[in-house]
Amino acid sequence: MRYFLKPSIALLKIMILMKLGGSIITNKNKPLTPNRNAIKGIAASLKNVNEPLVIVHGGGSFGHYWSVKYDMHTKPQRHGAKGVSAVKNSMVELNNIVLKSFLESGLNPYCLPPSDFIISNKPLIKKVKEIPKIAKTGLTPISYGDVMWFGKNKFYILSGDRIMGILAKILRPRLAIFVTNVDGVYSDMKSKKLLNEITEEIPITSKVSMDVTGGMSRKIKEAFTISKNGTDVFFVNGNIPRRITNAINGKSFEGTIFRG
Ligand code: IP8
Repeated sequence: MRYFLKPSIALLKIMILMKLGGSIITNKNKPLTPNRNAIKGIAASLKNVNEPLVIVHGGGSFGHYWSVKYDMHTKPQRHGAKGVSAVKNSMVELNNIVLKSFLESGLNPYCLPPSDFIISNKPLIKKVKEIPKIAKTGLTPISYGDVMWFGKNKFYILSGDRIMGILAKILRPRLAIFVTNVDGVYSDMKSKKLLNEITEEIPITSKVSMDVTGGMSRKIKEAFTISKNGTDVFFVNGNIPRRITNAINGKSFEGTIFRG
């Protein structure tokens, strides 16, 4: 499929928002196991992108592993300190692995915990608006799904997909890209027929036992909302990093687009 840049809009909007899903940066079947090769491959391809880039990554077999173990979810609730600490630390660890890999690939990653720009469950608009300015200096801000303090002794799991929705709504990036370990959105898991373009909200039932934030269905929901606000959204397979740069450069690529 070929993707055409809209010239007038492409000139005004200059930022790419990208989610690196837990399915691609970790081995979801093996607790606490990063997929270093995939991270490295993606980082190497992003080195060639000449546009401000803001990254968000998911929890995969790090954050989700502990969230399941301690029964923590997206709904704010009281939780034991042990669970909160385990989830938080695992996400910091995974973020560190991503940061290191980006650094080794010649990028300038900039750690951006969501608590820097979200308080309770509300974005701090002023802080969010500073993020692209940081990205324009040549740094690559990297945020991540996390366990968040909600207030009133409650914590909740904030999905990286939700962070994508929050940032896209305020920043209106040129493109939003969800990188996963599959080719895009499939019509169903049986036929695995790739949907090239999605124009309306579709019900997807994804059953991933080690995922407390909703897996593919949550991603599609956020993607659909982002596209309704005028940003083109791509789903691409991070195992073939060329597809990410092809989507960015408006070249023929394989994946799914939600046209903005
Ligand atoms: O993988 C979840 O982020 P996601 C983060 O983007 C945690 O849903 C802490 C499980």
